[in-house]
Amino acid sequence: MIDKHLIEAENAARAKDLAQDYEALAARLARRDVDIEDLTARATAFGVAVPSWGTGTGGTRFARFPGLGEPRGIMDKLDDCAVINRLTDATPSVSLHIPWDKEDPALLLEKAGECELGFDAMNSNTFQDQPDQERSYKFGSLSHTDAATREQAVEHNLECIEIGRQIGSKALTVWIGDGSNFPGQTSLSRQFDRYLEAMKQVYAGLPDDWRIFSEHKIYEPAFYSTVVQDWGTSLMTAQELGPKAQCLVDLGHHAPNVNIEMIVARLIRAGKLGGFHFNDSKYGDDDLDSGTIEPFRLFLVFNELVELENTPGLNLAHMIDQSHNVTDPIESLIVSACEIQRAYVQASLVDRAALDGYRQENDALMAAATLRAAFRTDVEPILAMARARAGAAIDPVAAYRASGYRAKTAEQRPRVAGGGGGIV
Ligand code: LRH
Ligand code: MN
Ligand code: MN
Repeated sequence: MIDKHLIEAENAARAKDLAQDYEALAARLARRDVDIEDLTARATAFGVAVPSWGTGTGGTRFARFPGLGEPRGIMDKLDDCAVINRLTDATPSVSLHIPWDKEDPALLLEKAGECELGFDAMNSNTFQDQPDQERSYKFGSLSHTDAATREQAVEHNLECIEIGRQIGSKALTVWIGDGSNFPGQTSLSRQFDRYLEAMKQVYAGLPDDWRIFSEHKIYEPAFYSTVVQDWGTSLMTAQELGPKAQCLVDLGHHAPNVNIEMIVARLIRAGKLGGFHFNDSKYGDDDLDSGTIEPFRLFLVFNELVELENTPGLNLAHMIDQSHNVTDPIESLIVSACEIQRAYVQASLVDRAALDGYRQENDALMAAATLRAAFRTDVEPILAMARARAGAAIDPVAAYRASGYRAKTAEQRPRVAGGGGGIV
């Protein structure tokens, strides 16, 4: 995998500069009455799950251009996830997608143990037909007009729970592509009724200490209407199902210009925010690397999370959901995890007492300036120090490139041919 000595050697070359940068930042923060060690401890404690499916090169509906050393299956994916965590110390768990990652749970557990990884939420897949599948999801799954198709989709979700139960996962994320492509094609209300009915059956199969996350998305693959199209429908679903049901916010699943941080605040208020799929977006569900397009928006989401972090019962599943078409997926996931952690640390240094005061006085200019002061602070020395102390890399991408890991996997894993339409 990644040799410990290589990380040590890479870090040794950067340790002196980091110590100086850290000290300088500590002094700057001290002038603002902030103890840098508190922030470093928060950075250390922060973790975000890697999506197993993000370790392979993604594609668009036009084409997929695989890279070298593409993972052959879930075992290779877990190896890649271990590399990401070893270098960043920020990604202690993996989110699996079934049936893409279907494997004997005992083997999954054993491999995860070797890789020092845990499992975050399971993801079901009723948006594709599998070769051995009896009924097609072409016209829907959990909301299909045909009862037997709905039952098949329910069974699949129950199977995901069962696999997850055996590997220590505690949640199931349900995203369906169900909807319609033509006005009149479906009854908007009855389709939702069918969906809720099916979800109730899945909910009934949840172990006591599990949660179910409803993930909304405005459109695609359905282009006229989508059953769970926004956070309103997602919230209705979670409320109707019961206390173990919550909403998952994928940052790319909204209409353009939607104020996502407001949705976050509202869902927390309702006790229904369960977790995130982090990514970035310019136009739609682009699944771009976190923090590459709108880092300020990511910061504002974390600003809400930090402001409300002491809300009783708040227990968020932080996960990444990205598709890497033109980069080495490991590098993209490394950078993304660091960017998410950066937004968290920046949000953690917002002067909340000052902000409250400005809000109270309706001093909009200074309130905004207070957020900007935090957002503009370069917290890289904090992130790097947290990594160094944990035995991870001060510069994870440089260490990864120095390791030659991708070239090694290319020797072991056969070349994958490119081709037409990719997946999500
Ligand atoms: C749907 C989605 C959902 C799926 C994943 C592959 O667009 O965001 O989370 O499980 O992509
Ligand atoms: Mn998602
Ligand atoms: Mn998506």
